[in-house]
Amino acid sequence: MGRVVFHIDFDYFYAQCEEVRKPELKTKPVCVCVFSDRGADSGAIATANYTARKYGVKSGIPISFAKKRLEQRNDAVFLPVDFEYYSKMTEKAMEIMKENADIFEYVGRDEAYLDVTKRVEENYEKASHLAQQIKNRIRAKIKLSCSIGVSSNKLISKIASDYQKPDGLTIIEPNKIEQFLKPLNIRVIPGIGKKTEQRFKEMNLETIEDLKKIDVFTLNKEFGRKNGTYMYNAIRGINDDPVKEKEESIQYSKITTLKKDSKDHEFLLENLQGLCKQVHDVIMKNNKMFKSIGIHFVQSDLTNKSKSKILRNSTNNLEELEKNAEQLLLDALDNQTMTIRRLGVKVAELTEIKGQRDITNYF
Ligand code: DGT
Ligand code: CA
Ligand code: CA
Repeated sequence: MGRVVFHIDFDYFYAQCEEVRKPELKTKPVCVCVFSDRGADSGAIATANYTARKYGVKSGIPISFAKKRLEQRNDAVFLPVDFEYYSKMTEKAMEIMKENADIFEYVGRDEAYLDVTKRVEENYEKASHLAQQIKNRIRAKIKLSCSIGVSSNKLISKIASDYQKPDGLTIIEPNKIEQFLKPLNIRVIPGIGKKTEQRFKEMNLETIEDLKKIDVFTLNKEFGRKNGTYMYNAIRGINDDPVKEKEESIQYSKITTLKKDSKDHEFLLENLQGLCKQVHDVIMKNNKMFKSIGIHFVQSDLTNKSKSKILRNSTNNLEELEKNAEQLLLDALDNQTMTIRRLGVKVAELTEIKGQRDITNYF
């Protein structure tokens, strides 16, 4: 049976989230920065909006480079990352996507796969309509734009969602896959990185069409059987990975900025209890059990520390959460010299409490 799979990826995610809460940023180059603790402009760019990208700013480059590249734009804006806010946007985005899927797979903070085979009855016209509806719903509810790739498998949909960014919708019907892939650079294949690209370049192979000249035996010899076969199939658009619900990648967390920076155990434990209670409320509301518990804190110099543990059995018990979180915090505070500014608790490896499955509840 043919499948219909969407890959949805939000455009310039962190920077777009910033534009949502400050619409006046939209006309300016916006860079979201991870400032390091060495002060001034040390640190890297997490992402930038498309206006800033025109000047060569992209994820991973030093903030100082970005400032240089944007020298002639005195309206350029450099903002610090606000993970808590982006996570909230992620939650909302995932909720909307989940409502529109038969099977939903969370991939990362701004992307997901949706298997919609049943609801569109394997029909690409209906799929196109649904994809447009999802884009409209996301736009209406959270004011974000995303790009969607639609095809019969995860691999092609992933490549397609990146094909016309931002605000793209690229639909590749099964009989168009070959034609679509042919002219693309081999780098579009997930797993083919800089190194592999270089190796093929030395053999004068740059596009997927070029790479098709290599037989599977040669690829296996060069890259090992697993990777060789994957590549051989991928450039032919063959990929059978199912879209899988992945509860374990979802986690519930609460983080708070403390009233004062402190390393006083009593003060910290008191705050921790409050956080445990909040996380536990969400767990109960969503009929979940958890198997992994973690604590996390940000020190006064903005560096992070975290600790987590896996329980023997899944639970939804508040006392067990509190007891373990306390132990983790005390372990982490051993020899603590710096004061703590923000404190967080998370639970992960979630399972549904049996018999009460409610798939519309994401968070
Ligand atoms: P896009 O999808 O090309 O329009 O742009 P983004 O920014 O959404 O890129 P994507 O999907 O690769 O990454 C999603 C978010 O993850 C992005 O908004 C910020 C974060 N991120 C990506 N690359 C980096 C990085 O190199 N460092 C840090 N700190 N964060 C990153
Ligand atoms: Ca993205
Ligand atoms: Ca992404």
